[in-house]
Amino acid sequence: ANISVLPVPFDYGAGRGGAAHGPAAIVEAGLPQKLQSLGFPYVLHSSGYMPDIQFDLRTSAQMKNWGRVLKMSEAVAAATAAIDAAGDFPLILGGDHSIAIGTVAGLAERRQRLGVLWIDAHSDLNTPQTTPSGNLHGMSLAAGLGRGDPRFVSLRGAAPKLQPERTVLIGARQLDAGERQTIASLGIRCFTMHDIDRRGMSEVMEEALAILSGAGCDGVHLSFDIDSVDPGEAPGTDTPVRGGLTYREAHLAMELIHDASILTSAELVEVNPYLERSGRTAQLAVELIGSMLGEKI
Ligand code: DIR
Ligand code: MN
Ligand code: MN
Ligand code: MN
Repeated sequence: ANISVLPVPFDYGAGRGGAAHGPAAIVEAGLPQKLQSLGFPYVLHSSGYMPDIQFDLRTSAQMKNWGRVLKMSEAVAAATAAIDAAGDFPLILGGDHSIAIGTVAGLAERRQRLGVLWIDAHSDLNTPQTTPSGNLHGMSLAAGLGRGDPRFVSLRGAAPKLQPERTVLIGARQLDAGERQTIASLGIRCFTMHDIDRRGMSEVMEEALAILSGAGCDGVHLSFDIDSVDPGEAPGTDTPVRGGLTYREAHLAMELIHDASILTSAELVEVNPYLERSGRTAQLAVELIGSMLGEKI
């Protein structure tokens, strides 16, 4: 089985441009060399979406650029489903976090009991009714759970793609009122920064991975938003929030995910190289992917 790297240069789901250049920045920061040095056979796809996305201008205040996001999601879902069906490991590079609408829909095609580990400063559980911004990158996990516009919720057929008991959040520290309500009413396990401060990343990850291991998953997808990491380490992202994961906490999470051997796909999103000169955020992304794949020293 190969690692199948799918770049999704897309940022119409975010409040500003730049994350579309994340995949190129991550590749340029050395992802191919990293995969090679770890001994993984890989393929690098050309692009995860179609050029006609540019021409679907449908939009609304509660779902900005929804026409483009929908076109992207359909293409990404098809590409992700094909990689998964071929028995390869999908490694998707964002792009803003709205791309997860497509990746989750694509994976759920073969995996009706897909688990998801959502590492993010946010929970991305808004709907068109609760969104404070209208940005679809804040609604992607909700769509996977069957909440929001039916066109996104039912992408490629059956909904919901995910179940609350197989959904675990890590690193949350900026939740909107509607999102808190959804977490409470669905009973989603959410390990906040407070939990990580008090209990340590090691214990939190142990519990998070145990939840997914015991939930009868037929696959586990990691959705890693780089804004989970503290802005001091990851400044190149659209919505930085102070008080995030340290460099070592982020790596430890990835190392423990690797050791649990439950991952069947992953995506790394929200790297925006326009917001920094140093390139350190893309570099961090490459290093974290290394840890996720077993690199420790
Ligand atoms: C906010 C920000 N909750 C929103 N969300 C972000 O616009 O819905 N998610 N940045 O990653
Ligand atoms: Mn651009
Ligand atoms: Mn996110
Ligand atoms: Mn986020």
